[in-house]
This record gives sequence, C-alpha cells and structure tokens, in this order.
Amino acid sequence: VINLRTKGMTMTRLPLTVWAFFVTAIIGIVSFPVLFSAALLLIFDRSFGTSFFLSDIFIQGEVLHYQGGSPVLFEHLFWFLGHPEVYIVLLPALGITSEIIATNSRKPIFGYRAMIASILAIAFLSTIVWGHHMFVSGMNPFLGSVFTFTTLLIAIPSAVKAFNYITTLWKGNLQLNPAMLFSIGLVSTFITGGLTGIILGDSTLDINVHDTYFVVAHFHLVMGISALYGFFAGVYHWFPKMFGKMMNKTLGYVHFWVTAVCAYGVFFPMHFIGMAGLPRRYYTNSAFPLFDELADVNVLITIFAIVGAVFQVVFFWNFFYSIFYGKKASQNPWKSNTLEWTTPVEHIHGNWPGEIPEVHRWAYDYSKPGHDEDFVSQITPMKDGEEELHH
Ligand SMILES: [Cu+2]
Repeated sequence: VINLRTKGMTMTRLPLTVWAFFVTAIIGIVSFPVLFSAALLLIFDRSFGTSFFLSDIFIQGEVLHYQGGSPVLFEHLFWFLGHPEVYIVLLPALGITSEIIATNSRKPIFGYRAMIASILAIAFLSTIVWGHHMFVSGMNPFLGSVFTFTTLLIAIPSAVKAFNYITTLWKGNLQLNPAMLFSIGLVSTFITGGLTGIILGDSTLDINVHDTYFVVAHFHLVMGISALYGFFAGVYHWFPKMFGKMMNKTLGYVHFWVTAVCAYGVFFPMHFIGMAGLPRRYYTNSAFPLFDELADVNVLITIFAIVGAVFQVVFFWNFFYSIFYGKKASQNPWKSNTLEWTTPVEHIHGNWPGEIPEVHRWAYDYSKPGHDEDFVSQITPMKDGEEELHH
C-alpha cells in the first residue's frame, strides 16, 4: 500500500459536519432563486396585470378569449424550492449526527466515503423530486410516475446513511451523554419518518392519504423532530466550545427523555388518524360526525404536545444557567479529534495562538491501534508506517 502522506485539510479529511454544511449551501443556492422568481411573477400577477398563474387573462375586469397561465405552475416553482428545503433543514443535522455518533462510540465513522456520496446523491435527487407534492394537483399522471421513481431513489442514500450510523454504533464504547442520545434519537426518527416517505412518495399510495394527518406525521418526524434533535445534539456537544462551560448532564437527560417520549406521543398516533381519513388544515372537525371517534386520539396528542413543549423550558434554563454558572469546561471534554477542540478554552483572535496547526489525518481515528489513547487529533502527525485507514 502506498502511503501518500498528503498534508493539510484535504476534502477526504473534512469532518462530515463540514461536508453536510457545504452541500447544504449548494442546495440553497440552487433552489432559493426559483422561489424568488415565483414570488416576482406573483407580484407581477397581483400588481401589474400579468397572468402567469391565472387561468384567464383579465383586462379591466373583462376576460380575454386567449388562454392564460397556470396556477399549477406556481406549485411547480414553489415545490422546486420546497423539496430541497427539506434537506436544507435536515442535512446539517445529519452531519452533526455523524460527528457525535463517531466521537461518542469511540469508533471511526463507518463508510466515510459512502456518507459523502450519500450527501451528494441526496442533494442531486432533491432537485428532481418536487412533483411528489403534487400528485393530486391535476398534474399529468404520467409525470406522477416519473416523480415516484426519482423520489423512491432517495431511499437508497438515506438507507446507506441510516445503516452507517447503526454500524458505527455497533459494538462501540458508547458514551451516552445528552448529545449522543439526541443523535441516536435522530437516527430513530429519521428511519421512522423515512419509512412513511416510501408510502407518500408512491403516487398510487399517496393519493389515499394525501392531505391527511398521515402526511403531517411523516414530515414532522423526518424534517421537524429529526432536525430538532440534530440541533439539540449540536448544542449539547459544542456548548463547551462556545461558552467554555459545561451544560448540566442530568437536566440534559430529563430534556431528552421527555422530548423523545412526547415527540413519538404526538406524531405516532397521527399516522392512524391520518389513515382513518382525518384531513389536515381544518381548524375544526366538529362539523364531521365521521371524525368524532378520533377526538380521543387528538386529546392524547394535545397532552403530549403540551408536556413536550413545556419541558423545553428545561433546555433553555440549562442553556442560560450554564453560560454563567456552568462547570468550567476543559479544552477537549469529549476527547474529540476535530480541529475546533485544539483551540484554547478562552476565545482568542485567529482561534489559535501562534501558528495555525497543520492537519495530518482524517477526523475519525478513534480507538486506532498503535496509539496510547482512544482518539488521535487531526493535528497529530502520522507515525512511521502508520496508514490512513479510511481509503
Ligand atoms: Cu418533497
């Protein structure tokens, strides 16, 4: 095996968090201008007498006999942003999770390159699936089958990521701190929410549950709760770096377990009332005796939602209290390999005193044979004969 001994932070040494943030930025650049264009056309329609999104053309209140534009065009432009937006919210959380699961399993991330390939594949596919939000919009049903095909392809990179998270956890020396629990929670809700995505992404199945609570359950689990878990995991993990203090672990455990039980308490039953036909976006269902028997389930959901929301106070209290009164953090409390943990606890201009350190290895040399400790910082030079294992 040839050891190239490359120096510096190469693309294949980047932590997966950075990869995820990088690709998220690209998706944003590609998709937001399309929403912006749609908004401009809408302003033209509303204020300047055009008819991009109107089926008829009006001149001074008179309908012309020419054909106008299409209201479905607005849906196309909106969802060309709308679907990639899901990954703008979720990908950073998935990147954070990779970092935290590897660090707290004391193991290299499994399938580093497959993780990067999956992030790139998800980013690409996210731009060609928007029609799965429009199966009942009056769009040509043939197009529906095309969007079904592209949508179901996303299951592949998503499954690769879920598999790699679990394989990283497998037989790891698990450090179940609050950041790790929220990361594992994300893997759980990412899988639960992802599985129903297979049903909703298939036009023939989606038509049955479209605009019901089944959809609400799906997308809240996969882009609401999963993204929120990634956010919480990130805060618990990097809080010592941000403020030089530790958050209270016990409060973190309380926060996680109540949130985890309540999140499933809210969204799991929604699948069933959705399959029973309960529509979303109605402010009340009292006019429909058909749905009376679902009221008890809605009460249960409401209780879980209120308890879950109230307990977020535990997080905010822990956050602000710890900024001022938290235990002082050491430089690298989680024994992590990445660069940010090589900076001093006190924030200084330029991050590092003196020279900027040089990167010699990838971010995931955990429990690597031949080293005294179970982590090797990215700035530790390679030993004689040592190989970078992830290639
Ligand atoms: Cu979508």
